[in-house]
Amino acid sequence: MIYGYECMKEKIEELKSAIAAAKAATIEEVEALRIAYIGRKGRVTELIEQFSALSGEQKKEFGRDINGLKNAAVERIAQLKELVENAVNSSSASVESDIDITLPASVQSVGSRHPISAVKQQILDIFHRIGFVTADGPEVEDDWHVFGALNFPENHPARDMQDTFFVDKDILLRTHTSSIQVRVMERQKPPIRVVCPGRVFRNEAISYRAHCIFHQVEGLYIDKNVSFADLKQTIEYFAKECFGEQSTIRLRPSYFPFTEPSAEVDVSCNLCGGKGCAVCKGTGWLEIMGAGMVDPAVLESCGIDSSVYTGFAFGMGVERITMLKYGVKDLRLYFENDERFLEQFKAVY
Ligand code: 2U9
Repeated sequence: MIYGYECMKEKIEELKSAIAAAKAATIEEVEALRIAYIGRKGRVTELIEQFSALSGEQKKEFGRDINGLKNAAVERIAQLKELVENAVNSSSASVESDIDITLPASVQSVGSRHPISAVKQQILDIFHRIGFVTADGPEVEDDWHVFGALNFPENHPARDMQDTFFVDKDILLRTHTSSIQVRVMERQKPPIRVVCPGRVFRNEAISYRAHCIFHQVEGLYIDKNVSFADLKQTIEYFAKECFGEQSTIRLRPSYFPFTEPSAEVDVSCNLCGGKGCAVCKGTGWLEIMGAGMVDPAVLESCGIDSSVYTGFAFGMGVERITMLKYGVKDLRLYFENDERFLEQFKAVY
């Protein structure tokens, strides 16, 4: 077949692609390819012969392309020969894989810690650094460990079905992790220095600021001569570690059945430096936890002599601390596992 000047270029390109894609599994197939392309009557040879018939001007135009085509064919056939020989030597079944190992690897999406897990760990680490150890306990508890030992009166609203999930008359889902500390006190003599993380359950309507499941970290320190000053120092240390060196705290009187005296703890607002802004509602302060000196009646209930020992305790919600640290506005986001929310915490751990 004689190729016209017009389709010479097209033919060169077509042959180039065919040669680049040529495959062979045996040495016979390589030889067949060699004959088909660069043998005496091969397609490339045929094209070269057509080229010799072109005028001087046309030769100038196609010379380099035809040469390139010939070289590509010779190289590809030599390459296939080598591949087949190597495969035979290493008795590999596959001569040339369809997998292009030179392509960049596809990126594996790596998960990250949930912000609640990350912040819970940050809180625990802060207390570990000053000698507290972590203690754990059951989520399904009895009335004694959640209410009785902690000085809750019989008619306290928390003991009502409306506020607490009951499994049975005496068995319930813990409403705070204080039940862990009660168990520690029952089995261990002071000094006690524990931090107790865990899920707690309250019969609450779900909204942007309340959920029926949330996470707490509570702490307990019992020894001889533990004072309110120790409590204040410990919480101030925590606030500076958690929210930054510039943070200060203030304590407001409060009431809990298990501590006396009791206090709500505020940290200075980081956003406005205490001047007052929308986040701190103009007050310059943000509530972070509750705390107090362990009521002597609680010590006695747990088998600790209140004439010898004193202690302080504190409790905080991990969701709230995470909200304040990272500006999370809606508590429900923690429970939805929407990746658009979670991936913003990739750098937090
Ligand atoms: C024992 C004795 C005392 C733990 C304490 C608080 C104050 C407190 C709340 C903060 C926000 C719970 O998550 S929250 O709703 N906690 O205000 N908790 S003192 O006191 C204890 C614990 C155990 C044996």
